Amino acid sequence: HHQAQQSAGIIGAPFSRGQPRAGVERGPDLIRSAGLVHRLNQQGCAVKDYGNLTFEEVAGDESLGLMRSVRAVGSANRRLSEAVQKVKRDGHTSVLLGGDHSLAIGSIHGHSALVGNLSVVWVDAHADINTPLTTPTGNIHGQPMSYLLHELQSKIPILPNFSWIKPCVSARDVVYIGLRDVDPGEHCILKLLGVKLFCMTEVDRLGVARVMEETCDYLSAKQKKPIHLSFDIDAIDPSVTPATGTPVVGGLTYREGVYVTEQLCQTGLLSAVDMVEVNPLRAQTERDVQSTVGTAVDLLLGCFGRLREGNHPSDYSLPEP
Ligand code: Z70
Ligand code: MN
Ligand code: MN
Ligand code: MN
Repeated sequence: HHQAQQSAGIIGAPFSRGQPRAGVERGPDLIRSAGLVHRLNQQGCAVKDYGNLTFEEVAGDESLGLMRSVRAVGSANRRLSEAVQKVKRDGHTSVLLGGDHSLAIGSIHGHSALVGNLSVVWVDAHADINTPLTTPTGNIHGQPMSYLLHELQSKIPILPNFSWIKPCVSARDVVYIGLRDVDPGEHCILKLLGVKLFCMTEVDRLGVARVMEETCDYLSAKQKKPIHLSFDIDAIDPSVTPATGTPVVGGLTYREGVYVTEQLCQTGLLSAVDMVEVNPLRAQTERDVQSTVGTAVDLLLGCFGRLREGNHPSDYSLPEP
C-alpha cells in the first residue's frame, strides 16, 4: 500500500479578485511560513518552489452586470495555466497555493493541457458551478467549474480575457465532497448533469471511509485518469479553519479532511492539488489563523504520503548496538 514518492512543484498565486474580501492573497506566503517545504522534505518529498506569480493591474476592468473583475480573473488564470503546464512538464505534482477559488480555472486548464483527460475531486462547502447567468453574487470564485465543464459550454456567454479557456473536464469525471451551501441554479446544474457528489448528508450517512471508497471506485471504474484535487479550506468546519471568506457551519472534521487526502494519495493518481481560500484577515485571533494554516499544511502533507501511523524512508536501517 506504499505509494512511490512524488515531487511537489509549488506555485503561489496571491490573487483575490474572484471574490470581494481582502486578505486571501496572503495565503501562499502564510502557508509557506508554516513550514510546508521543510515538512514535505522531512517526509522524503522533493520540492521545487516556483515562487509567487505576479499579476499586473488590469485597466478598465468595469463590472459586466453583476460580474466583477472579469478581465483580471481571466488574465490571472491564463498566467496560472501556463505556470501549471511548466510544473507538469518538469515532472512534478503541481501544488497551487491560493488565493481564491477562481484560480481553479487556470490550475485545472493548465493541468489538463499537459496530461489530457483528468478526474477532478472538488472538496468544498460550495459547488462553485454557477454560470455568469446563474450567479447570485457576481463573484467568479463561485463559478470556476462552469467554465471547465464540456457540458455547460452552451450556457457560458463570451467574456473579456476568457476566450483562451477551453472546456477540458467531463461532468462524469467530477466528484464533489463536503457540499452544504449550494445555490438553486447550481443544484439544478448538478442534477441535470448527474454529477457524483457526497454532500455533508452523505458524509453523515456513509462515513468518510465509505465516501472515499466510493469516490476512488467511481473514478477508477473506466480508466485511471490523473486526479486533480481542488481543496477549498472552507470544506473543513469553521471551528477548525475559521480564517476563510465564507465559513459555513457543519463541515468536515480535521480528521475527515486528512483522511480524504490520505486516500487520494494512496490511489497513486494524484497529479495536481489546489489549496485555496485561506484568508487571515477573516480570523478573530492569531490562533484562528494558525489553526487554519496548520490544517492547510497537514492536508497538503497528506497529499504527499504522510500517514498518521507514521512513516520511514525505504532505506532506513535500524542502528545496531
Ligand atoms: C456562492 C456564489 C463561494 C467560496 C463562497 C458562494 C460561492 N455560491 N465560494 N465562498 N469559497 O457566490 O456563487
Ligand atoms: Mn467554498
Ligand atoms: Mn470554493
Ligand atoms: Mn497509538
